[in-house]
Amino acid sequence: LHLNDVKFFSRHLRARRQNSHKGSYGDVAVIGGARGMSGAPLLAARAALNSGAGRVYALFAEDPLPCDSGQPELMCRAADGFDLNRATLVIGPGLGASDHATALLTRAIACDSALLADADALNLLAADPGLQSALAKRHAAVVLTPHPREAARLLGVGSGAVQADRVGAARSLAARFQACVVLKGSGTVIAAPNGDAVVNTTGNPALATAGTGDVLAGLCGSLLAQGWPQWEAALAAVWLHGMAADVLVTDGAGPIGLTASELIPAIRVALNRMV
Ligand code: NPW
Ligand code: AMP
Ligand code: MG
Repeated sequence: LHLNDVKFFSRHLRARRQNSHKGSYGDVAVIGGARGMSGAPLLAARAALNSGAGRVYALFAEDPLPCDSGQPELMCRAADGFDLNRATLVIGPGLGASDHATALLTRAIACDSALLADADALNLLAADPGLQSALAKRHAAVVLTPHPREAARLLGVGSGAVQADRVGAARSLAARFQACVVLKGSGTVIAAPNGDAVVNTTGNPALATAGTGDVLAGLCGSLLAQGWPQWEAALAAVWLHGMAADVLVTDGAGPIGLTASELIPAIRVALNRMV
């Protein structure tokens, strides 16, 4: 992807209409938050909100329910009882591997909303052939965002094999799940079910730190909720996430010690500069 591709994205990046309202920009529900991992869904939810989604819910699998006092705009709730058909879903960040987590993933796959599966949702999927076939049969959009180890679990190989043929691994998962697949890591590969694949050129090792993948998941879910098609949403999210890290490094905020939280306002600036 090159800077010229901003033109390709900007078809979907319209300036906000004067008479629009929060309902015009989509709802995102991030589902995660096993005990001890509430940071991951909160990072995804903050990223979704700061990249333009109208309303963002952070849904937790386990008590205690946190609230995000640094981002009180987020609606933090129990995942049980929430109607998953009313929002674009980002499932997996810090979800854990409990039976309850599996039940939530089963519900998410069965509903009609666009779905992004990341992190523990991918690990649960790797262990459950029934969930895999349900996912492959979905009608609504599906984006999967594995890092190399998550991709290896899904493919039943070692992460060395994934890294030896990253484009092949991403294409194989995209065809198997009829989904857009983002294979993360240096030179992130974005692959479509029809075999199209692109290697991203933005990003740098400042991103090699906890929580950056959770931010990417929230950003991509936000673009899906705002009506972007899955392929364009995945491409733009990966490109913007990397570009934000590149700008922060140029400004001296990395590569050493950049945090995932700091990426979020930089993504917002990159996104607004594209409109
Ligand atoms: P190795 O060591 O090379 O074999 P896991 P996780 C590999 C949550 N989080 N290039 C590498 O394997 C997540 O959302 C919560 C090459 C690495 O050791 C999940 O729910 C946070 N290899 C849960 O934690 C913040 C790469 O994968 C292994 C690679 C577990 O997720 C952190 C790690 O994979 C985190 O997001 C690359 N680019 N990237 C919070 N604040 O609440 C990864 N690998 O074992 O699946 O664990 O990714 O940490
Ligand atoms: P996760 O492992 O899920 O937290 O995701 C890490 C995020 O950081 C992904 O978007 C990766 O593509 C990105 N990332 C990690 N290491 C690098 C690197 N060396 N160069 C570029 N991007 C990276
Ligand atoms: Mg991750």
